[in-house]
Formats: sequence, structure tokens, C-alpha cells
Amino acid sequence: MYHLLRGLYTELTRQTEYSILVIGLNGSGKTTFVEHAKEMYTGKPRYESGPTIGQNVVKLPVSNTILHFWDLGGSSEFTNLWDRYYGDAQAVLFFIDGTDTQRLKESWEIFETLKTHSDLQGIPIVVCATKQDKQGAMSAADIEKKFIDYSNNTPNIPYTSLSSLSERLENSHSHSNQHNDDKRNLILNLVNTDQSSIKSVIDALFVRVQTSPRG
Ligand SMILES: Nc1nc2c(ncn2[C@@H]2O[C@H](COP(=O)(O)OP(=O)(O)OP(=O)(O)O)[C@@H](O)[C@H]2O)c(=O)[nH]1
Ligand SMILES: [Mg+2]
Repeated sequence: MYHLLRGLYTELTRQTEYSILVIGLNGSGKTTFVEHAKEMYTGKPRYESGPTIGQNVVKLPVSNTILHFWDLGGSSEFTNLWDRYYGDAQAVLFFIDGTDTQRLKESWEIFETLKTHSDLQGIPIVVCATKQDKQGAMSAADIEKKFIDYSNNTPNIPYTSLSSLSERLENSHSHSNQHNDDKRNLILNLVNTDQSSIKSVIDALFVRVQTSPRG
């Protein structure tokens, strides 16, 4: 009887856990985001360590679920390890430093590989344009325009592959079935020290992991 009740209790209180892969070039703000979110959602102190060596793992209780963040190092010696995590991700959180105009094209190239990788088909990608508190930072809209320019100037990457990146564009194209596969991708502005900014990202992820094909 005890075992039956205990099993029932465990079943009733079990929380669904979703894996979120956090990637982007080094210095783009991945760990700062994850650690601020940890402090906000768990009350635990932030861990601030400089560049991530390997991975930083954080679990956040959000509603009745656990969002399990895999924050990976973005330095060149670690980027070739990212694809080992693709097969388990229910969503990807992709960071772009809004002040890093020099490496924006590199971020776009990575974003394109994410969209086409066989292990990530149908997996939602939430892009964060970070450091919006810094003067002159490129906004999400600026980055999206540049991405469209890059794709227009690159053979084999059609404009339509990016056209539903933002919610604004998603809405304007929502009548078209052609865009359905991309509809869950989104780009957001982010200030990593601002709680409402962090919450917008968590909310966007929370909604998307519920319907992730790997859910
Ligand atoms: N002003 C400002 N600074 C930020 C923001 N997000 C991150 N930073 C700073 O950017 C620097 C790099 O941030 P990290 O979070 O370590 O970057 P990362 O993407 O984890 O880098 P790697 O672990 O090397 O891949 C730190 O000095 C942060 O304080 C932001 O939204 N605004
Ligand atoms: Mg880091």
C-alpha cells in the first residue's frame, strides 16, 4: 500500500523537464542570462566566472515544469562540440551580441547551420539580441534586416528561409503554409540585467517547448 501511494504521489508530482541548448559566440551573454535567470527563478546566487569552459548547467522551475539550460562555451575551441547536444534539445536559445557588428555575419552563418541541421528539424530557435542597454547596440530588428541582406546576397539561401524570424513577420505571413516550419523561431531584444527582459525570453521558451516535436 505504501509503495502504491508513494508511486502515485511521485507520478502526480512529477515535473516535465525540457532541455534548452544555449549557444552563441563567446562573450554574447549566454552565462550572464542563465545566471540572472537562475537568481530570479530560484533565489540561488549567481555564479560569475568569466568565459565558460565546457558547459554550465542550470535548472529553472517555471510553472509546473523544469527548464534545463545547457549553456555551452562559445570560444572557438568549444563550438565544434555544440552539435553533440542538438539531438536532445527541445529548444535552442541562440545569443547574438548586439554590439558585435564585426561578427554578425559569423552569427548568421551559425544560425543558418542550426536551421538546416538534421538533428534540429522543427526545433524552435529563440534568438536574443543582447546588450541592448549599450549605446549603439544593434536591435533585434536591425539584426533581422542584416540577416535578410546576407541571405539575399548568398546563393542557395532564399529570402523566405528567414522571413518569419520575428513575430512581426510571422504575423504578416501567417496565411502562408510555406512559413509554418519557421513560425516558432523568434528574435527578441535582451538586457541581461533586466528582469522583464529575462522573463520575456523564458516565457517565449516555455510556450515553445510545450509543442516542441521532441516534447
Ligand atoms: N551591458 C551588458 N553587458 C552584458 C550583457 N550580457 C552580458 N554582458 C557582459 O558581456 C560579457 C560576456 O558575458 P558572458 O555571459 O560571459 O558571455 P558568454 O556568452 O557566456 O561567453 P562564453 O562563455 O565565452 O561563450 C560579460 O562581461 C557580461 O557582463 C548585457 O545585456 N548588457
Ligand atoms: Mg559563458
